[in-house]
Amino acid sequence: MSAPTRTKPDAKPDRSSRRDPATQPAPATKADAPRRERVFSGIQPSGNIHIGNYLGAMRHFVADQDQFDNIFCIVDLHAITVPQDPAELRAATRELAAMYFAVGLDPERSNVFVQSHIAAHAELAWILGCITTLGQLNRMTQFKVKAGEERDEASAGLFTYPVLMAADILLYQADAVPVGDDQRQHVELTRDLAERFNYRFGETFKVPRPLIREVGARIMALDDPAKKMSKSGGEVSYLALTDAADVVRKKIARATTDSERTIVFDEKRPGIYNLLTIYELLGTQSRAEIEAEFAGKGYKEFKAALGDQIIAALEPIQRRYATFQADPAELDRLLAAGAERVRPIAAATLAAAKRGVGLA
Ligand code: ATP
Ligand code: LTN
Repeated sequence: MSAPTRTKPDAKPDRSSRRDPATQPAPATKADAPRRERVFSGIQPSGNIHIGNYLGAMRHFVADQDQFDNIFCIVDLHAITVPQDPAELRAATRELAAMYFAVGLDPERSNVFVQSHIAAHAELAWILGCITTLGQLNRMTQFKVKAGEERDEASAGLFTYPVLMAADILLYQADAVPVGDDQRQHVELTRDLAERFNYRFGETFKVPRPLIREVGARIMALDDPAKKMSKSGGEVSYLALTDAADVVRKKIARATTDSERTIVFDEKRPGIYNLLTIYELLGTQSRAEIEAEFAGKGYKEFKAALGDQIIAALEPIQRRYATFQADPAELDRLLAAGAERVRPIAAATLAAAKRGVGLA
């Protein structure tokens, strides 16, 4: 017998017309307010939150806060798919919470919480794992990159990581998932699993769409513009949001460019293109204005200007970050409040999924 393949959205069984509390909108804050679309996204507490995370993801979470019903997760269960020192993981979880708020998420408008505080994530991941095929997981490029040559040494958790991510998203009936380009394939898998589940067991999950911006969705490593900037890259490959001014200047001065001289946006010159993109996204000038500003100037001048701009952008973030970091009790309180607000949504979806499968 062959496994059911991807289903057509219109091919729904009779049971799908059943109305289920989990698919109903969460209570709006104001009684009659129209339902806003819901976004869900997650970041791993694996330290070194970098400017790629900021430009590809976090900055959009903040900018769109008023437009959406917002849920942002610190995905600690994902972090342990690779070895973590327990004390460092605990510290990185608070650091990421502090950074979420420092970049501008307002705890009144955005729910920020820790994944492991809501057990439904792990429980739904198991159920979804049972409708995911090995073939689907074998196609995931992030696993191939992260496992590298030593595939047999990678954890089973790293392999099934995308299933847990699907559970995160589907539990909250999210409409959209703002992420960087590297997560596109995982959101596609999430959509496939939602459609498959709904087809087999009745309408249970909203099928979410990825929200990936064109510019900034893929910031490259400073020392190797062929690779994406990553937390797990070497010290000189990423710019951490907590880097001090002298460190920023040093890393930018060392960043890989090329032997040409012009400072123009040319995707075929990935090193300088990446630096120009960072400059563009942190400033207010258009590409044409930036090219005009640096016409006839050298890399050294451009890099000095870029360093200044990054330092200026990071300064207020670092100030707020220090304030949050100085008050861990307040951070814990905000995280607990975030979890309590979203817990009922997760519980309702999980209950519906279990009923659908025949577990309850
Ligand atoms: P690692 O590469 O070490 O696994 P990471 O830097 O990719 O970690 P994540 O927690 O996996 O960090 O990603 C958080 C968010 O940042 C995701 O939405 C991801 O798509 C985005 N992101 C990560 N790296 C980049 C990048 N280089 N450019 C743009 N967005 C990025
Ligand atoms: N896999 C993502 C982190 C992540 C996530 C999510 C993103 C876990 N769960 C749910 C969006 C929605 C990453 O590695 N960046």
